[in-house]
This record gives sequence, structure tokens and C-alpha cells, in this order.
Amino acid sequence: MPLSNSQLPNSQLANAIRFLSIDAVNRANSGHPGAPMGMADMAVALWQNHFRHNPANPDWLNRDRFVLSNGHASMLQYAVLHLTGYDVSIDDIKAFRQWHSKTPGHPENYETPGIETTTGPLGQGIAIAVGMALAEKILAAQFNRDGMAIVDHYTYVFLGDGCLMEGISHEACSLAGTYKLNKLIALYDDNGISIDGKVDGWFSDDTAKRFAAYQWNVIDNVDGHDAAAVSDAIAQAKQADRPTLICCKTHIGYGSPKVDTAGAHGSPLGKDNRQLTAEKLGWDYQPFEIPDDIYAAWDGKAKGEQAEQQWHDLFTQYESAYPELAAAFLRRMNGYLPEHFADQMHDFITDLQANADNVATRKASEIVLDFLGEKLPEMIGGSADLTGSNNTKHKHSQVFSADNPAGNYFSYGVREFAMSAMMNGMANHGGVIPYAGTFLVFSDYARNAMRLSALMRERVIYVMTHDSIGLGEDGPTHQPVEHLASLRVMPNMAVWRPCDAVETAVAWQVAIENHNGPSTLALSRQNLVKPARTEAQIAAIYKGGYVLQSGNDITLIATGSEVELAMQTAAKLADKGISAQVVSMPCYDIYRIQDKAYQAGVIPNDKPRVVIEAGATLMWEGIVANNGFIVGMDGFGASAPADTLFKNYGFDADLIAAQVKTFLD
Ligand SMILES: Cc1ncc(C[n+]2csc(CCOP(=O)(O)OP(=O)(O)O)c2C)c(N)n1
Repeated sequence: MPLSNSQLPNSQLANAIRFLSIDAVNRANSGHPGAPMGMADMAVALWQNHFRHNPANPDWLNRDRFVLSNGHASMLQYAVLHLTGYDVSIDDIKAFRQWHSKTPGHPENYETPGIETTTGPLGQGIAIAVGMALAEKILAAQFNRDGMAIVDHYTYVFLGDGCLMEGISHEACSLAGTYKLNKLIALYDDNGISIDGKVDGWFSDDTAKRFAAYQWNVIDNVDGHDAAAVSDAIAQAKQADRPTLICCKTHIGYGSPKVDTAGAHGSPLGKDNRQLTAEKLGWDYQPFEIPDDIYAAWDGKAKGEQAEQQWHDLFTQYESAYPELAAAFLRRMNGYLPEHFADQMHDFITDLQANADNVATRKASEIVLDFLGEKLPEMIGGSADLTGSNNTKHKHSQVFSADNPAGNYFSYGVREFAMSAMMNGMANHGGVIPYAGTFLVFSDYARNAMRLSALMRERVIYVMTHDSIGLGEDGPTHQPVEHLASLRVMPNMAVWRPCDAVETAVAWQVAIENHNGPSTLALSRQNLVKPARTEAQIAAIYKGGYVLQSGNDITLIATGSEVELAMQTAAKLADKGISAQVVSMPCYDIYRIQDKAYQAGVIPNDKPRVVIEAGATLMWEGIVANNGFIVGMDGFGASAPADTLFKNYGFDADLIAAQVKTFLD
């Protein structure tokens, strides 16, 4: 392999990665040296010969994307960032795994320049990469014009046995094959070892055949320690009309006495083994010492600046030929909303308050999407095979396929986890706002990807319909009970459970305007009655919880479908001479960060409270604060018509009114 800017042997370039990894893990006294040592030659092949990036500007829009799906090998990525010239210093490398260093235990995209996404939960990285490659494909189809490919980059992934054992790799790679994502190139670190030892006892798949069956281009039996061979494979992969898997045979802990053993996976080599490894690999340098010629060989700054400049020249031409497209591209890649978006939403919501029917909130969501779809072409929707139930497809939706890459809607198939991780990849890439649906009960399938959306604070919108026992006859396997509470406890996740079309539209608006994290919209299957509201009340929806009807004796707090029930209960109480305040709480996460004075106006401190929500009760205990009670679900539901279920589980205005009376007496 001709080296681009050095005559040093490839092995010395790889050794720089190996020893930075050994030294950082030794110093932290924790971490994973084995995989970086095994994949170092693969990294040389990729970064010396193929990867287009500019270390001085990690945000260059048309850079290649890299995902380390086996995130425990983080030191490989930090070493490459350091060596190629990113703002990751040798002191940062020395601070590996320390408090808010740029080099945390696993790659975190919000801590380190040059890290595209957060990985560590195995299998999700490859799905994230599929999402990135999809975003690239969609944007290329939407924006590129003849001779002006302003979106034109690859997504590279390193992944290991663990990622391939995880089921999500099947979900995501199966779809990537169907979609013919030719700019996705995955390099498999086939070292035959995971934590419990040699994987052939629990992982005996023929991975090459598996990926061939997914319609991937598979390049098998590549010597992962021959950088030239890996580089040739990458060159071949770039020519393919499909995604490529390059199976690289490697040795975990290459060069060390622990080579080919699980002992190299996740513990420091220690000083003595470092010494032996250095002798074996011909590395004559002190810990954290990299000689100048090796730095020079790795340095990607000059080449990167040139690559970015060429792209800027192209973009300048594009801008003069297509000024509107160029402006839209920049707006979308920067994540800005069109001017006047909030005003348009205001008018739309005012109109809904006046004219919307009493529809299910999932249907309301579709009505909102019909409106948004035209205003925000960056919205990329989908559903895990429940489009008709989730109402995620709107009148401007066009189904994406290999033949229609300009589409804006994915039939993800029954793949909730990959769908969610892919949305993270799309959000990481930029230029699109991903949203997609399934039943709320199956948020459990998606959950760890939702957690990564929240950790990365990505603008991903989860449309989770059939939000309670209100879905009826499908029974307890389909009836979410604990899901609202469990998603509300997730940091940075905003959970909305709107009670009608107006609150649904506000939820969408806030989710779209939220640059600080994902949102979940929990929507009803059944029709819900729209309450009357003043303009001030509409404005108060944005505070997460607000007074729908004032009262003095007791406060009834409800969400979603139970708001209607709270209003009915208040009417029954009025007949008994009890004045109830009704609070709608569509987003507890937002309500709880309002100031105390506002909160005291909504839920007066000195009045008893009743919470009504067809979900687990635990999280509401703090609100009730031993001065009231909760009408909720403490079991799993049952198969029956919704009305029967609500009545039998105590969601009945007469019953609750009687309970309130008893409580107050
Ligand atoms: C979802 C998930 N489960 C478990 C782990 C813990 N874990 C980290 S690495 C690893 C083994 C991975 O094996 P492999 O991909 O072969 O990595 P190597 O041993 O080659 O470094 C496991 C189980 C994890 N990070 N993510």
C-alpha cells in the first residue's frame, strides 16, 4: 500500500495506536487494550488511504463519518484523533477515563471533537451507521444536482463479534441491504474472542454468508494485520452498488503475551507486558512518546484542509446556481427551523382549538403532520410496520426505497430497536429531523436506543401510540402500564401525553423546537373530547401542566385520555357541592422545571390532590404527597373492550367522585 505521506512501515503507524492504547489503559488502570491493538492495522488502512476529513474542522458538512460500533475500543479512536491532528492532545490521552476528560471510557460525541456518535452498547453503532448512511443518501438525492454532488461521503464502521451477536445488527443490516446503502462500509474485527473466551462456543454463524443473504457485498478472509490488503478491500467496497462488509481476521492484543486470549480484552496489560510487547513489536519509546516522523505520517491536517476547500469551491458554484437549495441545505444541516415557524404553529393551533374534531390523539398527530410535512421537508418519518395504526404517514410522505432515495418515509419493518438507533444516526448526521412510531408498549424494544438519543440530546421524536388500556381488546401484552413512568424517569427525554388535538400540536411543536433531547409523544387509539380553552390556557400548555378549570376544594390532575374523565369527575363533584380544579399535565418533564410560584397556582400546596392516569402510579406519589390519592394501574390490564377495562380498573367519574367525597369528609 503506498503511504500517502510517509515511508515509515505501516506497522509503526499501527504501533502508535497500540502503544497509546496500552499506555492510556495502564495509566487509567482500566479500559480495553485488546481490540485497539487488534484493529490498529485496519485503522492505518482507513485513515491513511481513504478517510476524508478535516481534523481542523470536525463539523465539515461533507466529511466521511466513522462509527466505532465496538465502543469499548475507544482508545483506538482517541489515538487516531490525536495522531491525525484533532483537538485531542497527549494530555487528553493521558486523562483517559477521567472526570469529563475528552477521552471517556466509551466514545461520547458531546465530549470529544471528531466523535460522531456515542457507542458502547454493542450493536447499536452499526445501526446508527445505517442511519447516517441513510441520511447521506436522502440528502444526496434531495440536494445534489448534475455535476454538483455537495452531499457525497462514506460512512465507515468498525464492529466486533459482540455487535454481530446482538439482534439489532440483524435488524439494521437486513434493512441496509434492502436499501442498497452502497456508501456504508463496515469492517469486522474477526478475532474470535469475546469476554467469556473463544466465541466458537456461542457464536458459530457464518457471518460472511449471513451478510451475503442480506444482499451485502462481502469481502471475506482479509488479513486484518495487512494494512495494504485492508486498504484494497476498502477500495473495492467503494465500487460496490451495495453496502460492504469486510471480514478482517485479527488477533486481539496483537503483539502482547496476552494475544488471542480474553485476558487482552478488558484489563490493563501492565508494565511488564508492555515491555515484552514493545520488544516484540520493535517499539522503542517511552509511555505516551510518539516520535515526530510518526506524527508527521499520521497528520491529516493539510490533506483535510485541501479536501474541505475543494468542497467549499464546489459549494460556492452550487450556491450561485441554486441559491434557494443552498440556503435550505445550510439551514437544515445547521438544524434551524424556517423563519416564522412558531408563528405558523400559533395560527395552526388557534385554528385547531376552534375547529378540530374530537379525534384520537394519534389521528390528531397525523393532522399535525399533514401541516408540518409541507413546512419542514427535513422531517423523515416512519413506523415499525404500524403505519396505519401510528398515523405517522402524512399527505406529503413518500416511501423511501433503493429506487426512491429522495423519499421521506420509512417502512422500517418490524424493527423497533434498529429504527430507533437509525434515527439516532440520522440525527447525528444532521439535515433531517427523524420521527417514527410503534405501540407505546414496544418502546421497551426500542428503549436502549431511546436512552442513547437522550444521552446524546438528539432531536429524535418517538410517536408511541396505543398509550394505555384504552387500546382495548388486544389485551395486556399490548397495553402499556409502566411505560409512561419509565420513560419519564429517563434524563433529557420529554414525554408528552396530550389530551386532544390542540395539546398534540403543541407537543409536536415543542419536540421540533427542542434542541436538547428527544421527545416521546404518547398518543391514544380512542377518540378524545377537546376541552374549551382560552388563549391564555393554550399558551400555558407549553408549561407542561396548566389549569383547565379552576376550583377550590381539590385538584384533579390528569393526562391524555384521563383529562376528559377528570372533567366529568369535576362535574359530578360540582353536583355534590365540591369545587374541583382540573389540571391537564401533558408533559410532566416540562412542568417540573417551572418556577414554584407557577406550580403553586396549578397545584395549590394547601389543597388535596387526585392524580388520574391509566398508568403505573409510583411516580405520582410525590405529587400527591400524602394528601390525596392516585387512580392508576398497578397491574397489567386485560383483554376486553376499552370501556369495560376503564370501568373495572376504577376509571369512572361516579366512582372517583365518590372516592373524593369520602376522602374530603
Ligand atoms: C449491549 C451490550 N452488552 C454487553 C456489553 C459488555 N461488553 C463489552 S465488550 C463485550 C464483548 C465484546 O466482544 P467483541 O466484540 O468480540 O470484542 P473484543 O473481545 O474483540 O474486544 C461485552 C459483552 C456491552 N458493551 N453492550
